[in-house]
Amino acid sequence: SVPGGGDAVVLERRRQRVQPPKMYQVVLLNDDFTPMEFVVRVLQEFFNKDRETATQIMLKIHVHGRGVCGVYTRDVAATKVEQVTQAARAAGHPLQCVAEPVE
Ligand code: TYC
Repeated sequence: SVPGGGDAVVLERRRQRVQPPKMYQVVLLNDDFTPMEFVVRVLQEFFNKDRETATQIMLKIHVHGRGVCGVYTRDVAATKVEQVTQAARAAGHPLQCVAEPVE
């Protein structure tokens, strides 16, 4: 204990140190049926990509089979998967979207 309550300040700082949240990457999978334009629009609307970036990601998925669209906390990632899946089904496309923990 020192004049001025220095010990209390140290204890308070330790208590406030918290763990960073576990992060999840949202991944789109390639298929033979979903139109390229639909995927580009999904990347713009739900993942806030500009059209050029969205096109690059879509083509990467088309060639390599899958691609990361964004990295989010668990609840946000789950919501993205839900929104993309709903939009794809509503449009009659089989597009697959999944969330997986970041290593
Ligand atoms: N392979 C699709 C086509 O040729 C395009 C596509 C890209 C589909 C990315 C899904 O996640 C995907 N129309």
